[in-house]
Amino acid sequence: MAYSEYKMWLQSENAAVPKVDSIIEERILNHWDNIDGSVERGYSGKSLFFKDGNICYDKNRIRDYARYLSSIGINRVCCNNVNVTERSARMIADDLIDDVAALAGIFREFGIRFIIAVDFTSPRLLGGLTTYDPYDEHVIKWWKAAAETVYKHIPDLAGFLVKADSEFRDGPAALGRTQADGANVIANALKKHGGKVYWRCFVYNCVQDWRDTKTDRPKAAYDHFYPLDGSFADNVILQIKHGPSDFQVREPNSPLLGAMEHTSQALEFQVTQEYTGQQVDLYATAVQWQEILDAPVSDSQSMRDLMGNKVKAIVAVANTGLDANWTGHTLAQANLYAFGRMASDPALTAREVLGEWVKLTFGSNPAVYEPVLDMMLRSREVYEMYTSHLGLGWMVNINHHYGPSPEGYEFMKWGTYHRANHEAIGVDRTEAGTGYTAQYHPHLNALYSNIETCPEELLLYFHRLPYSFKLKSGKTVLQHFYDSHFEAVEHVEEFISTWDSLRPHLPECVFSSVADRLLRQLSNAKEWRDVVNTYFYRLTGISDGQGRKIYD
Ligand code: GCW
Repeated sequence: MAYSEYKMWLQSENAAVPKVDSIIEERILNHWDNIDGSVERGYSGKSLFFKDGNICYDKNRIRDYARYLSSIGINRVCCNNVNVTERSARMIADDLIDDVAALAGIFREFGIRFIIAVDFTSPRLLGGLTTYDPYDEHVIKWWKAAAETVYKHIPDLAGFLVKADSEFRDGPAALGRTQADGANVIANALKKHGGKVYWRCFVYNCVQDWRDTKTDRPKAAYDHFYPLDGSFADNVILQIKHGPSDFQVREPNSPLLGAMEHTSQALEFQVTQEYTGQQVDLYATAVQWQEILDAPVSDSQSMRDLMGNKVKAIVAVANTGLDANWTGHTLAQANLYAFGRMASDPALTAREVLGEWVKLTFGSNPAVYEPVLDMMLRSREVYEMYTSHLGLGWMVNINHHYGPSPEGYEFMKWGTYHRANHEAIGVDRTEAGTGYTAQYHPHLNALYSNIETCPEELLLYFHRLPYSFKLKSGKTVLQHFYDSHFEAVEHVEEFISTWDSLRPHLPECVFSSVADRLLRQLSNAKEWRDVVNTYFYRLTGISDGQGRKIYD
């Protein structure tokens, strides 16, 4: 729907844009869809929006999608990947802008404003300038002209999303400028149109030498952005991942969240299950989000306390694609639903939102509702038991991030090390080590730094410990690893028998597609069990206290 038509329609009786009364003003879905039709970290088929270098979609399907997103509270959508390619950079240029505007028009009907991911080097890439330096007057003019063009076509565009100085993408730092210099040049161009810049804080050294024990990747976002508080234009929103690493199964909250007094911030989650089972393994993200919201960010505040105060926007990376059931794993639909609901009302619990989804999807027969909800609520813990240990993370196969590889990232350039040897594992991130904990407020720093008070599930995120270290359960770290892996497989087996028992109550296609994924999850959990247990057995030479099978 064209913007002028929309404005008239809004005043008419037919307008049915749901009004969500939320403390979170912007509830944003980011798609990592590429213009060739592939989806970065996508596990649900090809892109809903793009094909072969063009914008290409099924209009009815996009209308269904937009209607659904607005019904769960989403009010902003970005369709193109933050890793902008030469072709997708042209979404703000003359040749693609008409098609982008038509797509934005469909979302507009449902009260959703569009965001476009842009390349920071666009003045050079698209404009033929010799530089993209934010202080160069031609660059400043170029962004202004680009904003004029885009807003002529999409007058209610929410703004531009930018990933710069990150994972081989150029940004202001490459020219000796700050992140604020970079964000502001675009923000100034968008300002008169009412647009914002969503500037991602995923800036870190991705060419680290594993021998370097001083550089510590989790420190990067805070180190880059905190000193710039107060120097961002007021229409810049810093988009900050919930944890300081990268959407791992278990991380503390990012110390950057809430730290800045004069800068707007957005909390970023992942609905797509990159490190959390890739929509093959069952993983209810809502459970993790509830934990994140409950966890502290400062001495006096939890993440939840920041919502609607310092943090007025929530973003998540979408998990949808052209698969008939939208999300690959049918039960992963609940993760998108939960994101919309929790973004609209962060006070909702995982049990509440997942319960809503199960009832809406399968009805309220307790014989179905209760076991399905129970499986979903347990799914995060079970997945963590076989993939991640006491906050370690990263033991995945490189690049695609599925399946176990205990040293996959150990000697890589990405800054992701557990540094296991035959006696100990983990990184000391206290002030005696890398100093990461000093980015937190004093009491939180003390809490994490002290082995006695550090939450056990994060022990190896903050500390380097011998395998013989005794946990509160009385087990050693090593025995905890072994037990978790053996028990996780049993839990997945229980999921399978629970699901099997529901067969009479479910449509056959839903039953069988989930049953098939659960079987794949079981073989994944077994692979993790055997690879990780063998890895630690070989390192330590210590057998399982219960004499279960560990391969040599
Ligand atoms: O976790 C990493 C992913 C990349 C992604 C990047 C980011 C879009 O592996 O695929 O790139 O995060 O958040 O920018």
